[in-house]
Amino acid sequence: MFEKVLIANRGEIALRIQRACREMGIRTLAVHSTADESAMHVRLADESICIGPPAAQDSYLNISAILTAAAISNADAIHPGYGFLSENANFATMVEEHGFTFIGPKPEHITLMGDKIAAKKAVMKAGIPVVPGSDGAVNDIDEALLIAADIGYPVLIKATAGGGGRGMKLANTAEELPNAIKMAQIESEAAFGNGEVYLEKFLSKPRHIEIQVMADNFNNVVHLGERDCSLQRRHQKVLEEAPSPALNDDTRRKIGEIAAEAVKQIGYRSAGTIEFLYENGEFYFIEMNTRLQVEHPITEMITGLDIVRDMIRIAAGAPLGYTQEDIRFTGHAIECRINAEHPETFIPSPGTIGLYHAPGGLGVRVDSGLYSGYTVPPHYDSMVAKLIVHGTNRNECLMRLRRALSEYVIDGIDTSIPLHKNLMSEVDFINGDYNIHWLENFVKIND
Ligand code: MV4
Repeated sequence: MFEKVLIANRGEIALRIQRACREMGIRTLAVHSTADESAMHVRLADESICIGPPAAQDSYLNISAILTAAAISNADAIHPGYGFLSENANFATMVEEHGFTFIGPKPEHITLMGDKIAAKKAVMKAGIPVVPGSDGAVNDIDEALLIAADIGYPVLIKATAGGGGRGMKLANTAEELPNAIKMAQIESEAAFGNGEVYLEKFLSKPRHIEIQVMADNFNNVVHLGERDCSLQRRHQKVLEEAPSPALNDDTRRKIGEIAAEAVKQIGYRSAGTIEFLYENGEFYFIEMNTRLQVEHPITEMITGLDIVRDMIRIAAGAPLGYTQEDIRFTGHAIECRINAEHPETFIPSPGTIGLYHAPGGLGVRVDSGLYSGYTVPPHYDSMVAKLIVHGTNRNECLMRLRRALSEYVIDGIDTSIPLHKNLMSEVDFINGDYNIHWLENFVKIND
């Protein structure tokens, strides 16, 4: 096993990874920017090294500074967390070339899934259902018009180098298609330096359902069920739940087995997530995330597994240690993402916390680096805490979540806690009756 792990991240996820390391008897090395000198992930680490100024580009994305820190302090492995360098295949390669272990997938799989056309082709070949669309990149307008007429309007134009909703354009009719393609090409060339686009049939009211998978170096693969991440605003998830209110046990088992089998065929390793749109009882692959995800705790709560510990064990060459039959799904879990932002205008609200009091009690978990007197810096993502609640069923989970939200005190800055409190009394939410557009309408009405 590793003796020391460098955690190339900040905030709640850096703490989450530290906790797994500490339980495993592994020393932790925090790296941080000058803006994070007094951050909890630095204070609680065994060792810390400052790697640069506040701008992420100069610190948390500074590959040579991170590798130098690993070398100076003699770390064995690097966990990238999510965001920052977590899906940078070049970083994963350089980590290994410098003699450290990258706690994550093989660089080739990061590259494969980063190319949305290549990813779609690979998973389709491995038996995963995909959205009907062009076979690959579309090059000219006449070809695009033929494909679109075949799949039917509206069609969505997506960037090969895109993902997470960046560089998408909708065409409702053949008249709109030429311009939509040109716009998508220009925008993705500007954003990613790659103007290649492809076409998909537009699904109008899907849910976003993703399957968590775990794979080791010995071809052992399991799925850990799904998460429903439909409640989002501007491609930022706001609340996630597991299991999805839309699936029954049979549907869950079928899509889970398809996902696990595909991951096995591809030869993937580590934690991964296969994202689907789910509409009218059908699953359609959209993307695969080759990283630990923000919302992984809800899966941990319903399976009792420690996903981060298992990522570390797998990276150290250990076998998964459990099979699909060993996995039991128990109860229901919901995660509320708490951002330092105004609950109605969504304007970021960095600043100094006055009183801080986190909720507790049965079934309540808070993943956060916040504390009384801490100053939330303005340089990074506004997510400052995750409130994760488990109950024996969805209703108990909701009752407990309402109670936990009412206990949570974060003085001095605006947070999204009031938004979550409002959500808890919405009939559609209570009934689990929502799709990817529901929250956008909800927050508009409340403007
Ligand atoms: C779609 C879609 C409808 N039809 N693809 C947005 C993020 C990227 N991962 C894929 N996205 C979508 N792809 C087809 N063929 C609608 C979306 C989409 C969406 C997907 C998941 C969660 C939230 C979303 C919000 C708007 C659009």
